[in-house]
Amino acid sequence: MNSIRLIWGPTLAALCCLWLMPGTGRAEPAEIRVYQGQKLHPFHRTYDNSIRGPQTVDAKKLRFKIDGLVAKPQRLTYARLLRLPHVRRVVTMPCVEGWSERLLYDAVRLKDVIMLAVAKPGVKTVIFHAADGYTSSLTWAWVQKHEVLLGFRINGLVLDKKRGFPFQVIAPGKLGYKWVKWVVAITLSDKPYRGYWERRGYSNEANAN
Ligand SMILES: Nc1nc2c(c(=O)[nH]1)N[C@H]1C(S)=C(S)[C@@H](COP(=O)(O)O)O[C@H]1N2
Ligand SMILES: [Mo]
Repeated sequence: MNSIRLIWGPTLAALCCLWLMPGTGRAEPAEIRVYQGQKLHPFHRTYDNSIRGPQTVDAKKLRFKIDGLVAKPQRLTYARLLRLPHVRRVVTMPCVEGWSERLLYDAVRLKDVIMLAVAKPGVKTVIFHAADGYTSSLTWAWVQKHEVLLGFRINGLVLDKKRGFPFQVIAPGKLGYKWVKWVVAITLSDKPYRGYWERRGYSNEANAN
């Protein structure tokens, strides 16, 4: 009897210590899987249809560029961009391949980001440049009328090298190939622009239905 007590005491104490120890799974916030009654797709997945696979962007070195038809070209740090007002939205992204994903995004508004650079008159197109060389665009008119976002968290977790860190374009109503991941620069232009998939025959409008 005594020997059982001798083993149980320390074992229980050790288990309690492990549970309370910082860094044993408690540092990472838990992923949000249901939001306001809506079931979300998971953050982590094996599927990847991007042109060059995961990209590693260094947050400390990031200088997010805004150039082209702007009065004040910008080179913004990640911290500066995250100081803009945050919005939280559940959005479904439809890919032309026939699948779609509903996720919870924390984001800044594209309009607020562009405001920092002050768009000049005559802008027709917003071009997004990504770390993998991928590009796409949206018309200025469409961006004015809709809530386009730059997402930095999905389901409560900061984007990673698979999900598009530092930012993914969120363009509700547009097909997935407009939802540029690993965005590191924006150019405002007075000309139309065709991005990676658009040049390969996909619609530049890319309306979801
Ligand atoms: N930088 C970059 N962004 C990209 C792509 C890409 O290859 N590179 N693929 C696009 C396509 S075709 C789709 S369907 C979506 C997929 O986004 P998801 O990984 O968030 O599902 O990313 C879009 N954004
Ligand atoms: Mo896609």
